Amino acid sequence: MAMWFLRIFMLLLVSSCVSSDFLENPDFESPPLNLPKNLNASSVSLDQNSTLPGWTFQGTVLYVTSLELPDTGHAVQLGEDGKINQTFIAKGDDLNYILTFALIRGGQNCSSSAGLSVSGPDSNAVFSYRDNISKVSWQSYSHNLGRWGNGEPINLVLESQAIDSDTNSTCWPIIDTLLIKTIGVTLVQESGNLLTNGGFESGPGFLPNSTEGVLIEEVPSLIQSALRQWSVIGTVRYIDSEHFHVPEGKAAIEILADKAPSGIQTATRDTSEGSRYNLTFTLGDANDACRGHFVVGVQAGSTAQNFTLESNGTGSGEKFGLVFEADKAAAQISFTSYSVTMTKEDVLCGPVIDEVIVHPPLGGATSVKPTWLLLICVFLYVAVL
Ligand SMILES: *[C@@H]1O[C@H](CO)[C@@H](O)[C@H](O)[C@H]1NC(C)=O
Ligand SMILES: *[C@@H]1O[C@H](CO)[C@@H](O)[C@H](O)[C@H]1NC(C)=O
Ligand SMILES: *[C@@H]1O[C@H](CO)[C@@H](O)[C@H](O)[C@H]1NC(C)=O
Ligand SMILES: *[C@@H]1O[C@H](CO)[C@@H](O)[C@H](O)[C@H]1NC(C)=O
Ligand SMILES: *[C@@H]1O[C@H](CO)[C@@H](O)[C@H](O)[C@H]1NC(C)=O
Ligand SMILES: *[C@@H]1O[C@H](CO)[C@@H](O)[C@H](O)[C@H]1NC(C)=O
Ligand SMILES: *[C@@H]1O[C@H](CO)[C@@H](O)[C@H](O)[C@H]1NC(C)=O
Ligand SMILES: *[C@@H]1O[C@H](CO)[C@@H](O)[C@H](O)[C@H]1NC(C)=O
Ligand SMILES: *[C@@H]1O[C@H](CO)[C@@H](O)[C@H](O)[C@H]1NC(C)=O
Ligand SMILES: *[C@@H]1O[C@H](CO)[C@@H](O)[C@H](O)[C@H]1NC(C)=O
Ligand SMILES: [Ca+2]
Repeated sequence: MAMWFLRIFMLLLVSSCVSSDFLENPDFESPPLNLPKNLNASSVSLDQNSTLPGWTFQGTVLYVTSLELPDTGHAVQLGEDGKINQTFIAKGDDLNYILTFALIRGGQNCSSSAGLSVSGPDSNAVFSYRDNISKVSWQSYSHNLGRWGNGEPINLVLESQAIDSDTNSTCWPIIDTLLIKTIGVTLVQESGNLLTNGGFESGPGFLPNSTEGVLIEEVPSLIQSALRQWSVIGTVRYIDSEHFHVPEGKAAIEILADKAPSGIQTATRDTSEGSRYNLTFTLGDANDACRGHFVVGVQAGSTAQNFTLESNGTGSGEKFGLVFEADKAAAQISFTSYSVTMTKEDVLCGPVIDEVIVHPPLGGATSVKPTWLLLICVFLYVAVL
């Protein structure tokens, strides 16, 4: 009975994280009004007389029609000094607003790719289309717009950033299908795991038609990361169980190491200095035809060890463990991939990490403290009775 209640309560907490519609015309399927008469072209430059429903624009902004898009075929290209923005209102207290969007290659014969700057009121990140990272000609990226209180306006700004003076041979970014997901600032803390989000269930939303996961780029801070409670070095792919082999739950991380190692890092809560802990995790492959010899370096406190897996690329997973002594109350835990692996189709891929658990101290000297959630549940359970 108590377990049943706990489950329902957790479900309620988790379901409060489901995405809802915040943006108007997030997929640009509502066409601009007063378009210049040039309907034949696959892209039309918006002028002062045009309006794009839901959005304000400045600079060179084109309305693009193409078959190689994630939805029914309309998107926006930000040309020279091109900028679009939309303000939405935060709903609910203490939520993180996490954006996922599709970035599409802006042309074929360009010598340089312009960046796409994505900003919230106090956050900013620059993205650029990268080759060999997806099987299709678009990629999903994510950005954490931060934590906002009920009713606060959040102005989302997307802007092109040229890196080259020869703007004629620049590929300008095309964007489509924006999705905002909210995640409670206070995450469910499982008793029996001294890590938060060790199963990677709290992360960016997946675009409806995407089969390629969501890319999370370098973010040094746990708080600013779209992958809650984990910082990212290099690039990782957030993968969903509908399209990939995920060892546990609905999501996991695939580490994509390019030239330099990539990885993820977090910190434990409530470890005591000098106590020994057992860290366990699952290392596997995403069933994305990623064959190779995976080498993953695991660092826990001051203990470091490399783990290897021969991958067939057919969705394997193996549990590993590492015993470490905590060097402080918040011991650092990191996973770094040293393998540069590509599929036969030249798409970057790598090892999958999931089910990261730091178990209560070995020897059992200190008993596990019940988490606040358990306390609330017990309280509510008693109240219901
Ligand atoms: C419009 O498209 C048709 C068929 O693709 C083509 O024959 C015609 O020349 C185009 N007109 C202009 C103005 O581009
Ligand atoms: C905008 O509309 C006005 C009035 O119809 C017209 O005179 C003007 O040339 C238009 N501007 C552009 C850039 O098309
Ligand atoms: C998914 O793609 C199909 C065809 O490309 C399109 O008809 C559909 O509207 C898309 N769904 C969403 C939610 O964008
Ligand atoms: C875009 O930003 C400007 C301020 O920079 C603001 O006045 C305008 O309302 C914003 N547009 C939308 C659609 O929110
Ligand atoms: C790109 O370059 C190739 C070969 O140089 C050429 O055949 C093709 O027409 C070009 N495409 C565009 C869109 O300019
Ligand atoms: C990227 O993919 C293309 C073809 O898809 C291939 O020609 C190229 O060598 C790949 N680049 C790298 C760095 O592997
Ligand atoms: C860029 O293209 C425009 C028109 O296509 C042309 O007039 C201009 O000279 C070009 N600029 C450069 C630097 O090539
Ligand atoms: C750590 O946990 C794993 C998996 O539960 C177990 O196989 C291993 O024996 C544990 N190590 C220690 C030292 O308890
Ligand atoms: C793990 O492997 C990497 C790459 O081969 C190496 O640089 C690193 O020193 C190794 N770490 C340990 C703890 O053996
Ligand atoms: C790899 O594939 C072969 C043949 O498809 C299979 O026999 C073998 O068990 C696989 N190994 C792993 C680790 O999945
Ligand atoms: Ca998981």
